[in-house]
Amino acid sequence: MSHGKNKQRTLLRPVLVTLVSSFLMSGASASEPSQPLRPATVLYKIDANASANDLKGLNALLNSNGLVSSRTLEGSEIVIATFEHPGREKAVAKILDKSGYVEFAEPDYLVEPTVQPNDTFFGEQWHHTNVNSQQAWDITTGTHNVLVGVCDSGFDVNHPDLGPNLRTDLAYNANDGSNYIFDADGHGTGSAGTLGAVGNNGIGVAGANWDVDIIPVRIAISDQNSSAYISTMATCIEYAADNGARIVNLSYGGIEYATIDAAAQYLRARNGLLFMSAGNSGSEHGYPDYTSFVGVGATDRDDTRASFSSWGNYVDITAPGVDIATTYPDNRYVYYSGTSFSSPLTAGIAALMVAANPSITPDEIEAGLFSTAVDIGETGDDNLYGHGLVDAAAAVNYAVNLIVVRHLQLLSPSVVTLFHLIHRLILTAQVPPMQTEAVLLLMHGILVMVTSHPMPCLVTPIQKRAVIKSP
Ligand SMILES: [Ca+2]
Ligand SMILES: [Ca+2]
Ligand SMILES: [Ca+2]
Repeated sequence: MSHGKNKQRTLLRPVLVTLVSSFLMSGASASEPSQPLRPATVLYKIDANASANDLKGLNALLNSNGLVSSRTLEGSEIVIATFEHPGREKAVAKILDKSGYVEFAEPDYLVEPTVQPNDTFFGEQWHHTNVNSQQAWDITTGTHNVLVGVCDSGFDVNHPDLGPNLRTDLAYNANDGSNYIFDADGHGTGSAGTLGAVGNNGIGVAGANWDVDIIPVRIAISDQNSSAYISTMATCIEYAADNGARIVNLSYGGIEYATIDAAAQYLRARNGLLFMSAGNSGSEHGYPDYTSFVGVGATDRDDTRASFSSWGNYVDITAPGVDIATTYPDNRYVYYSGTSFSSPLTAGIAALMVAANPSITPDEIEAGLFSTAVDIGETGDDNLYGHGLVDAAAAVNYAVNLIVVRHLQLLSPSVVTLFHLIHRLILTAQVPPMQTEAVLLLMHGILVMVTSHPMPCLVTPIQKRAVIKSP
């Protein structure tokens, strides 16, 4: 089964040393403005009160600094000017700025995505680069309003980089019916961390979601044996569905069984979507391609199939699964390899889609993930990679655009852009989704006086704060 073959190695001391030194270096460069910029380019805007004489003076100044070309952005009247001598961008900008002819002048800086988490091992998490997590995090870093079920070997509820995202009040042991979820294996703490380790908290790693509500469900048969019966997996999926999970991750073998399909159908009928690891046999399988859930294969740093990643028609999508830095019991971190980590990464991206658009349906999540995945391997949907490599940024944008389509079909492109901006601000401010919907409706009403907004969005139930199971 995929679970048993996951390879792990702990983050060793030399790694820590390397990280500390590179961290200090980046800290130093942050105070020194050595930000990359477009060579020989300066941006400026002519002062609104500039006289004809001023314009003459400005032209003389530009020419004396080696102006090559300029073009103007019509709406904002920002001028993008290029000059003969690269390396003088800041100097030229300063000269223009002090001339009195312009409102401002500055180099054309190259800027990273705004969301750069400060987690110690973030630099080790290559997978976030390959799936464009940071661009997705510009839109949302997740929210505690999204419930995600994780069925696994158990969880270290005291891990400082995971505990805050675990709904221990919903903890459940699907094997014996208790609330005992101790992680004897580490696998569950690792898969849950891949999906939702606390991001930007200055320690450890960042999950696909920085904030999320994980329903922790243990399915292992004992502390000594982390294997699980498929009936226990089905029990977990059903428990998560009954508690309102929008996404469920199951990083175990068993993707071929009809019992999983039936449980996934139950979940899907309750607005949830299951993600499952494709397996680590490293060979092809003729398993059925169930349409009730998403089967996830593993890629490596080069975006090619990981050697252990099983394949067949049943693989729907792929995600990084080699040396995934994640949480490990007892306040430790680990590199795990296996489709067991590709699946929660993809499930986590799906949870980001829900955070960005709470009214998104399982069909829409699936369509969004599949249509925005980067096509790798043979052209189109193939047996090695399914629809391709998951793209967090494109998927989250897909989810946001569904809102825009629903609410703004009749509006002009500039209003749609405004809407994107407002929506992003609301998400950044962590306003609960109910209020987001309300504001969107209000905007809709003001702007177009149409009330075709799907009203059920307004009564999206707040997640249940349910019942603590007694042991
Ligand atoms: Ca962290
Ligand atoms: Ca499938
Ligand atoms: Ca392909």
